[in-house]
Amino acid sequence: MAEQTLIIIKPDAAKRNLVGEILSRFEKKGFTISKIKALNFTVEMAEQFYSAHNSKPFFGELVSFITSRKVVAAVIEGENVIDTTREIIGKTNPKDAAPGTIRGDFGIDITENSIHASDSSESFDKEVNVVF
Ligand code: 3AN
Repeated sequence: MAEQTLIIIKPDAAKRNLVGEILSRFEKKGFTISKIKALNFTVEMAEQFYSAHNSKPFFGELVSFITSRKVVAAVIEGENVIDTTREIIGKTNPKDAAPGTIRGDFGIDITENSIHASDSSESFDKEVNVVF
């Protein structure tokens, strides 16, 4: 089976109708969208999804932002899709993200940074079970 990753188009980007624009970047790279849905994260889902960050000072902000309105989650597949997706989305802080990356082009700040993507196959396994 092809490698898979999970992306979440976060509230700031979904609100600005950037879903099609963001998804098209993955399709143009030759990746396939194998699952997709719009959903509202519950607080319980968010706490599970971001459990690696639960001792960080920004954890509360992370949970309240991801639960604030509808997001779009997708499973994307293809060769080396985890690492390539991290390149497509850009650095965590949009201020540091290169132009042409999703966060570089659309991110507002380090919380409202438009997109999440799994950083490893272990993260993908955990995240996909929370969302799908
Ligand atoms: P990434 O999303 O690039 O994998 P992580 O895993 O370090 O980054 O952080 C998860 C999320 O937590 C980020 N997408 C960002 O929204 C938020 N975050 C990370 N660092 C900070 C910080 N210093 N202040 C506020 N929010 C942060």
